[in-house]
Amino acid sequence: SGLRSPTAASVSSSAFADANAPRQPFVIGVSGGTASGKTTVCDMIIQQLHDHRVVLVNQDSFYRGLNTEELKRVHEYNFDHPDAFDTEQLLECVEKLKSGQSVQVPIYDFKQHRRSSDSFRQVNASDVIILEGILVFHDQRVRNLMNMKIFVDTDADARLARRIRRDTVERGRDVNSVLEQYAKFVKPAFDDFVLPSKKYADVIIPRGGDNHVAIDLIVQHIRTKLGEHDLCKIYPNVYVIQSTFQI
Ligand code: UZR
Ligand code: MG
Repeated sequence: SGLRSPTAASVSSSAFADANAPRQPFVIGVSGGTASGKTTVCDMIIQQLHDHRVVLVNQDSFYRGLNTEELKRVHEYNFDHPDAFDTEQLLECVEKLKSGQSVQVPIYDFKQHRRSSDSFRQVNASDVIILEGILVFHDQRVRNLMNMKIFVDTDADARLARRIRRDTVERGRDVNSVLEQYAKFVKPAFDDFVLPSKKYADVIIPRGGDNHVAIDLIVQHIRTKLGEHDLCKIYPNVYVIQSTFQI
């Protein structure tokens, strides 16, 4: 029989040599409308994956800082349009993380609409990278880096209610300006850019962070994929050995 044939032995040794090679992180995209519960869903996934190294990268960090002219007319600025983000920089950042390098993520100030000029957040290589934001499925190149795409689907009235609370409490706005901005920019951009990107999702979670069943299922799937990742995707030879031994 071919059980201990030289071929099987050589496949085996090369497979185990590869086992020391760095493993590619599993990249998850989490999208959905503003205040849909994206961050909550991400936090719950991270909590449940406590035995793995997980990093969260927020698309918000890649908002372009506004210049003086734009700041004067901030009420006319569309923060919900894809052009409001530096997508090239986001792409480069996720590519680097995926290849195992650490990166410096900009720090964006929602009150000043500016990036911090001197400080960054250092993000190290990890097992799982979660990329979160309203438009993370918009750019095909960014989408292509994702192993799993999740869309958080929460009713518009629930999102608006949360948005009002969050922007007044955390981002220093008054209710009128939040409502005005919502009608003028947030809602139209949701219809034009965010909702159409839902079709790229692998999983759609209704009710966001309240949906514990969906989060449990997603975490189970990620765990399976992290295991499979080692054996199947990165070290396909491992399966060759198993089938050889089963003869
Ligand atoms: P999430 N946004 C601001 O309100 N101000 C800024 O300086 C930058 C962004 C808002 C943006 C979008 N839009 O709806 C929201 N507006 O942040 C995205 N108007 O953040 O995904 O957490 O809802
Ligand atoms: Mg958020």
